[in-house]
Amino acid sequence: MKLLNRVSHYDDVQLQFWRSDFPILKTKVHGKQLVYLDNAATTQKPLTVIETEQEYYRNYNANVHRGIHTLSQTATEAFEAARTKVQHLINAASPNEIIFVRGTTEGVNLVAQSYGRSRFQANDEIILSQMEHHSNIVPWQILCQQTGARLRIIPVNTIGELQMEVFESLLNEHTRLVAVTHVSNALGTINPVNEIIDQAHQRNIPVLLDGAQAIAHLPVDVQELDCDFYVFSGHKLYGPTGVGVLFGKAALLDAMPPYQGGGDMIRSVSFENTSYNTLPYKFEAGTPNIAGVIALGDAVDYVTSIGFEAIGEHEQALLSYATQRMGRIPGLRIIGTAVKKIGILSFVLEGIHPHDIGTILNNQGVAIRTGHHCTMPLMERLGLPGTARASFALYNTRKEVDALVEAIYKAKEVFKL
Ligand code: ALA
Repeated sequence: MKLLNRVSHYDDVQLQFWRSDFPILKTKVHGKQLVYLDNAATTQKPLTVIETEQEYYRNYNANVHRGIHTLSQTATEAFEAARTKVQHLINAASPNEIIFVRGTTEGVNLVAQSYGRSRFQANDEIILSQMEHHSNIVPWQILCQQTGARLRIIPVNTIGELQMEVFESLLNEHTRLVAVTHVSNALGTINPVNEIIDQAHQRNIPVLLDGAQAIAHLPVDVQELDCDFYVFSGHKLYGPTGVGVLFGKAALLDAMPPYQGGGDMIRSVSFENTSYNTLPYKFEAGTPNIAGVIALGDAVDYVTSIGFEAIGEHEQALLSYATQRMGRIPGLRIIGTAVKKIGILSFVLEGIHPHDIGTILNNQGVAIRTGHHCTMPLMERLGLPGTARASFALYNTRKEVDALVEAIYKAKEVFKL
């Protein structure tokens, strides 16, 4: 990784250094300076990540684990080095517990189809929460259709927290798995995952955490958490799209059948019998996203060079500033006011549909996401068709929060509110 600016603690000058690592932040939209507040959908990429991906194609493009020639060896070394970087990022016990997948969605599908399909049967139960992203709902519904298992749902209270007393009552002798999000993408709520894991493990029930929204904002230690599976996407961690990670405890992964068949996941193949490769390759069929994996490794270097303490401190300060400023806008209601949150602010504005807010904000150069955020059951629980959502990353500034607030006033003006 080529670090343009090495920083240790956040202040305004250092924030400008961080910003200068991200070329896209200089972009103008409708003649206005881009204010990018859609980081929960995807983060922007630092130059070092962009260049690392290009360097692979320019200098050592070759397939991995297959060639004895120099380029293939260089690519393989860089690919496996990325695995070790991810291992250290989440403190997995071994690189063999790090499976490269396309993203969070594929990670959940892999666990559902490999772990779940081979074990679950009629009347087994899978516990999810009401705030799950569709990618941590639909794979389990498909599994339920295949096996006769059924879903049980932890409800969410009005401020966007899990009703833990109900969770406890859902655990029973039929429960086979708990799959919950570490952090809500729609509300920003940080869930009490330690407590969830403790309670599930008391009954020997494994737990999968969807880490898509946590990974760029919180330090994650899978050994300390003791979760059984943890999934996340590279593109929400300042890395490329099309690459993600499934962490699984080695003993569980070892006992699971392959998810996809193909090259690299086998030890030997004949028409009569095929034997499978060891971990992690058993779950990595076909040529992987080599450039993406290597660039993800660089993104891991990037965030760890800044440190989650500095990132967390900055984003929390921004969240509280934005919460205060937006809370004073007449007619604006913040959706999701959990005690523990990352930098996500979902809101509705009386008299204006979220899509209209998004369009008017875009005209002011402010990029946010609007709609149901792939959490339709949560929106139904909250009685909303959708929200407008601003989500912060390490490079966002108070000035950008001010621009967001001004743009919201502009929207109210347009709608004569
Ligand atoms: N899951 C992403 C989001 O929340 C796409 O926007």
